[in-house]
Amino acid sequence: RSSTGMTCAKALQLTLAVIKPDAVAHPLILEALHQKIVENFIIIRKKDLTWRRGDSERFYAEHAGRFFYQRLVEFMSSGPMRAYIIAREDAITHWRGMMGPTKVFRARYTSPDSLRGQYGLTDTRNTTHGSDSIESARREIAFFFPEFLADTWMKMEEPGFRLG
Ligand code: IDP
Repeated sequence: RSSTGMTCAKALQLTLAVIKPDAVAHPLILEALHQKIVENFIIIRKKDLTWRRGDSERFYAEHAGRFFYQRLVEFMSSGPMRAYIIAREDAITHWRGMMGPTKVFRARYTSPDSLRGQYGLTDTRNTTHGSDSIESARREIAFFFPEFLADTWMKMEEPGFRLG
């Protein structure tokens, strides 16, 4: 039940979306990606930030040791990024679907209309990040927006929302 007393057919979901340094560096691409987000989601929070190398290493710790790890860590701390907390029904899956596959050649051929298919440069410089599960959305929103108290916010601001 929402604050207005109307029953929601399906609860809204929060996720983290990030526009990576390769796309932020190109104003027209940044604007195109931002418009896609505006058209598809409610924007709850938005911030521009630049990572230090240590932030990049911590965020991608699960990939430590993979052949692309150093490249990835360096790239993600190479310039400004834009992060969003966004909401809609099935936000996690919807944003991942809009992004397209991780690897750019696959994105180009199997999902040419996806964000990575259209704007991705390489397997590393692939325009966007999105959380891939409810659990990682929670963790990653807290990583990028430590001041955002998701549970409190949902209770106080939007009783119809839930994180998941
Ligand atoms: P995802 O971003 O689609 O969730 P992950 O497998 O979690 O993909 O990888 C995290 C990031 O690491 C990718 O978005 C990409 O920037 C980079 N990456 C993943 N696989 C490769 C690769 O094979 N070569 C180069 N970079 C890669």
